[in-house]
Amino acid sequence: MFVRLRKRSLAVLLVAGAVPVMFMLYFIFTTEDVVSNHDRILEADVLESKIVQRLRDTENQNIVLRKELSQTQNQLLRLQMTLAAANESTKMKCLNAEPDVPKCELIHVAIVCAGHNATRDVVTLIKSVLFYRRNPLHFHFISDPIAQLILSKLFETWSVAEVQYSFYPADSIKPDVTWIPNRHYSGVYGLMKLTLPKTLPLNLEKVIVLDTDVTFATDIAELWKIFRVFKGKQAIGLVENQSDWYLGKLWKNHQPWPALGRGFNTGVILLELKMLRELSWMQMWRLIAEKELMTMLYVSLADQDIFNTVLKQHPYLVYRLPCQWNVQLSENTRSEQCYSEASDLKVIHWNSPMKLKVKNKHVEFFRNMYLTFLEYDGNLLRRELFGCTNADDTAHGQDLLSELTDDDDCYDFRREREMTHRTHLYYLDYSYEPQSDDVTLVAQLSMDRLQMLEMICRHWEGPISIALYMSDAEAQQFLRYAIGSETLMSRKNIGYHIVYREGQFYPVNYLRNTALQQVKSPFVFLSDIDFLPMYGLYEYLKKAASMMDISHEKKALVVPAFETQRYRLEFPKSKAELLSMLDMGTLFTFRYHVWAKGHAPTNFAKWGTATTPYKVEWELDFEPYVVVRRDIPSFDQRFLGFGWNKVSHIMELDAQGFEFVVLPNAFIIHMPHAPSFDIAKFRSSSVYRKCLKILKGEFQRDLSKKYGIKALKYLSVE
Ligand SMILES: *[C@@H]1O[C@H](CO)[C@@H](O)[C@H](O)[C@H]1NC(C)=O
Ligand SMILES: *[C@@H]1O[C@H](CO)[C@@H](O)[C@H](O)[C@H]1NC(C)=O
Ligand SMILES: CC(=O)N[C@H]1CO[C@H](CO)[C@@H](O)[C@@H]1O
Repeated sequence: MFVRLRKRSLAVLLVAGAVPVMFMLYFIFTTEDVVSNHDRILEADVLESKIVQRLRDTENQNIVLRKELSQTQNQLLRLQMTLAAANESTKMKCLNAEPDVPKCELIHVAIVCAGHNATRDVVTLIKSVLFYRRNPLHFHFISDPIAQLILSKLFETWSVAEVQYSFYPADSIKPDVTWIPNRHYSGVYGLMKLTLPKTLPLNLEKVIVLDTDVTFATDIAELWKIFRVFKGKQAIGLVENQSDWYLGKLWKNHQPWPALGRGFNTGVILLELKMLRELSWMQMWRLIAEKELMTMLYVSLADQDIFNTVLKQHPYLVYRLPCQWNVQLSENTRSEQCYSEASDLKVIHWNSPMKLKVKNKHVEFFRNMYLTFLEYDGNLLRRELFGCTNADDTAHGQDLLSELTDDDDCYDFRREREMTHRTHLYYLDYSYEPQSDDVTLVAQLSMDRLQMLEMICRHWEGPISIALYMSDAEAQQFLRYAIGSETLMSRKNIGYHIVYREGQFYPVNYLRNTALQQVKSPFVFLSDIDFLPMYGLYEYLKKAASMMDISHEKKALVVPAFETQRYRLEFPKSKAELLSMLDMGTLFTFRYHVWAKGHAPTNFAKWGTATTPYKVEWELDFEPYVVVRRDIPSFDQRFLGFGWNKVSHIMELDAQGFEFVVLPNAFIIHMPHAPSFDIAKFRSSSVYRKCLKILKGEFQRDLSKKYGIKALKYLSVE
């Protein structure tokens, strides 16, 4: 009851003006931070000037965005707290205005979603729905395999309470609609909405159908309860088309499909599935469409043309929804006549190719609202409480946490290890078929290393699987950055997997595992974002992997690692050039000064003269960059942030009997950067170091349990 009050009032307040206020903050530029950041970059004064400029722009935008976002979220929190403090009398008032939808009634929503780009839109829509909702929800997705992969991982890792989801493969629906000639950009997918009474489970009686380009400004239960006022054979709730399209006067000889008056827009539909099935809906629309197509030849607006023509013949089917439930921002629209106050509107439909640039007297308000959800921290939407949450759902996580005690030095680590990071796979278009000897470069990064991506692309033309650790707002920054980069946009063989930020440590091994799991090629090169591969490394590694037969033999091919302290490095074009730079002191073996142990077993002296691959022995703390087959053990996620995250993995490869073979003509070079936050923490915190020791011990014990006697050596060496 209390929760309801809070959310109800919040929604009202937000719509009534809080959002515009919050978002005025969006464009405030805080010069102080930006200047200090410039200094940091200028000090470096190094990378090619274009990259520096881009990096600087991105970083500046980032700082501003981060600030804005935290201000927004603070403001939201403050609002929520203020409302939570509201007194009894207000509570009573809200009780009286309680909606007709019973507290725990499940609301069903169907969305057609196909391809990489649509999954990004759908997340924004879902965030807006979750923000205002008070009921359990069930999302029904009509999806292609790409969207299903992305959305199932997303929901699984998001774990929002009281949200269920199902998928219906678009491929099996296609035969029902591919016969219709269609000129709409949504392609065959838009038409699939027509098949919902057949596609959705027979026991499902009603559903709200949404396009991916709508944003909610209110509780979806208010829309759901409109089903109750349907009368007679009313089975389809729709808002009128707010443009003049179906009036047929847009241009000379403009001939739209037949429609009732202005026609209806199908961006938001209430479907009474049970009634439609009783009326043999599938046959009904098919016959009408076939007949109409004899003269119209094709549909221009996909499903919408057919819905409209059916309704013209069977007007009793339609229930006219108030226009605020689908405020259409396409050009030529009368949407402004629909509502007098911005606070009246319920759903905004971005059905214009201009999207955020549309002309409308409230466009700023709409834009701010859209941006709010675009950049809203999705993790916050998990914590909504409902009286109807199943006790079992929450118990699990609680148990794990209650076993942890505060006086454990590793409390913070262990707690964060139990965290599931919300993950959006393939954030951008991806399309690549690996070859039989293919090698994928695997790496992970956070926003501060974004500029390395383009550089790596210039050195590695093969496939890349990369995990990006970002906030929701940073992901938007990344998207803009990527779209603006010719180098990145010209590549379709890079899988970008966003892992949303949460907690205080960088979950390095979760990131690595996420990128590793998405690899499609037989082999992987486990690298790091700060390394530039030698030119031609991709081709060389493919050959080496087949020649050394690593798909059958347990071998890890070591790519020797070097480093430079110089930003303006003339990148060596050959091993000979690299060796002379080593002599001259422009290059060093990796971590030569601070942690030589990590790479000493590579035996750089031998490498200098080697012309054939040579085997080396594993030693404690060895952490080479290796090429291995894809199905190696995953990285141990107990190691967060800095320290032992890779050493532990190499140790496990050794325990499994992998041989380490150094490649004589391969190398990578580490480029300089400011120390990461986690390294700084490691250096300054004794608790951190103490805990790392404990975790190492636990890992080694686990290893000897798993691999028996031969793993005892890992115990004794400490
Ligand atoms: C609490 O209720 C009283 C009247 O019942 C009202 O005058 C007062 O403004 C309310 N306070 C808040 C913070 O809403
Ligand atoms: C997806 O979005 C990107 C960036 O806006 C665009 O370049 C690309 O063409 C879109 N892909 C598809 C298949 O629509
Ligand atoms: C907005 C809508 O529901 N449908 C169509 C109405 O007309 C415009 C053209 O003016 C189309 O672009 C819309 O898709």
